[in-house]
Amino acid sequence: MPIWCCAASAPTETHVVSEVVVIMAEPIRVVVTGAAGQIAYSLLYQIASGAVFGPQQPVFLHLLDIAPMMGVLEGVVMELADCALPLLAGVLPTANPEEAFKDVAAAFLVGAMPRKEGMERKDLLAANVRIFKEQGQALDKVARKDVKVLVVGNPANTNALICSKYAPSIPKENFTAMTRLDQNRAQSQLAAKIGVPVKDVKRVIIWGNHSSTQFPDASNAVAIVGGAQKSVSEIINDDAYLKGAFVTTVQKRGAAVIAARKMSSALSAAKAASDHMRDWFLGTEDRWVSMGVVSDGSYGTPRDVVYSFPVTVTNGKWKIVEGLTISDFARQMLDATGKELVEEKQEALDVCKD
Ligand code: NAX
Repeated sequence: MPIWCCAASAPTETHVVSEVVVIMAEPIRVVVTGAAGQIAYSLLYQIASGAVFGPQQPVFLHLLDIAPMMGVLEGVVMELADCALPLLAGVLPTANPEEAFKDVAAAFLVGAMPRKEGMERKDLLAANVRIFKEQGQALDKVARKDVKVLVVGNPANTNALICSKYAPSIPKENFTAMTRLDQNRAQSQLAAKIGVPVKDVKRVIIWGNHSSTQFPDASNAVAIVGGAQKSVSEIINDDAYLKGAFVTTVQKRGAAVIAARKMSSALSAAKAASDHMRDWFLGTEDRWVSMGVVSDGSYGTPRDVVYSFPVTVTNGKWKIVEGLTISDFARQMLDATGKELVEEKQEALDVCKD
């Protein structure tokens, strides 16, 4: 399939906008897998419009999907062209992972079989883990060694682990799984409960797996009410809600969206993927964000599974927030989701042996 607009190797351009001189950086290559699917349909515009890598960073998009989807993908490529986006240096649609991952600086691994109504995530594992083994091998061979990989396709945490395992030449810190949608959902639930804008709720944490065992934790969360920052626990003053309905609403939000839409979350998933990659590239300052990262055993979690922790990001490197107090209730929740991840890891390794 053709590449349109081969500006990826073009020299750095200088544009004069009124009195301000804007230096346009060299384009970076960014791959999105599952590019003909519904999450990608929202995500591609966000990447190509500058919402992820910044308004001065041109991007060359590599779009990977399976061979039967190449016709649909052609339509997506046409639409990207029709957006006339100044930061979009070029597009490469392909069904070949090694072509798709060549020289990429960022990888959004979205492509997988989506969960259907009534389907448990575990049912998906065997089908999807093989995809991530193959993609790990291709990344290892042809991607930049500093590529930042975000796995969205479910089971996201275990897929990220498998991908990293099959890409040994890329640091394991460069493989992450998306729990940002869960964080955004949790933040939004708390903001609605308190009656403040979502931007005024901070430090909500998602621990563990992107599954129904995840632990949305409001115990460190703060909110700005009447100009003053206060603890969310104090403002809401309802322990039963924070340990009960709040947790289950966030855990089951994906299923609720499927029940209503008959399709899984896409608009919000694309927004969360953009948030995750933007914060990883551009930094968080003192904001905490939740990311699935290879566990070093912090907070008594199992090592060497991709576990969601609160992190901050500086200069492209994430760091787990340290020193938080874990209550007895939180301990049980952290352990339960960790146990599921250990089981998933074993199942995935068994599948990869075949
Ligand atoms: P769609 O079915 O709309 O799109 C998936 C696309 O992936 C399809 O075009 C398919 O052809 C393609 N694909 C399948 N195998 C591939 C392969 N080997 N290489 C490249 N492309 C391949 O699903 P969509 O709604 O976009 O969801 C994608 C994934 O995101 C699913 O696994 C879904 O479960 C997962 N999600 C993860 C979330 C998270 O927070 N981590 C939330 C949203 C979503 O449920």
